[in-house]
Amino acid sequence: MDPEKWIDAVKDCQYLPEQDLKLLCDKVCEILMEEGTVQTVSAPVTVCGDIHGQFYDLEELFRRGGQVPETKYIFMGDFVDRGHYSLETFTRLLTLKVKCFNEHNGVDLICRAHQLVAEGIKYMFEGDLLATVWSAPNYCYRCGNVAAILSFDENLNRDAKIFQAVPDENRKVPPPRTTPYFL
Ligand SMILES: [Mn+2]
Repeated sequence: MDPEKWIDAVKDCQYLPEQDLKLLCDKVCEILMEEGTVQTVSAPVTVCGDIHGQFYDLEELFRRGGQVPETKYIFMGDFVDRGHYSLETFTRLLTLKVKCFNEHNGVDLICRAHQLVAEGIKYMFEGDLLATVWSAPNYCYRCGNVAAILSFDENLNRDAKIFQAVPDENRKVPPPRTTPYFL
């Protein structure tokens, strides 16, 4: 097993041979079983919302927020579906998970994903106690929204980084088809 090899293999929107992917999943399962249900994460850290299989925009997110492991991330979920590259996107994140173990966090702010926010990030409640972070720009390649990631420095100062979808000429676009989610 060579996670570095896998990382190189999948960073250009490729997926792994089935046998390697099984090994990778087994390894991630091992890591997840060792981790607590509630993860504690130390700052600096960057919080990310929905990705939804938009592989090329995930790479834009890393360009904007910093590469792993120099930047530590919390991905809150919805890695797959609707975008063109669910498997490639999730495999990319799994390889990074194997490479870098997470650390720690306290609760002054609740961050959530799974709610489209046209401006990428939105605070709610008095004192801005809840932040919704959305990290799939131009969601489903048609919503026209910007995306955001939320970086925390070691003193927990926040910096919301907004980014746009990668232009079509810089991504591979599969032949047109109707996205079932919108039917
Ligand atoms: Mn979602």
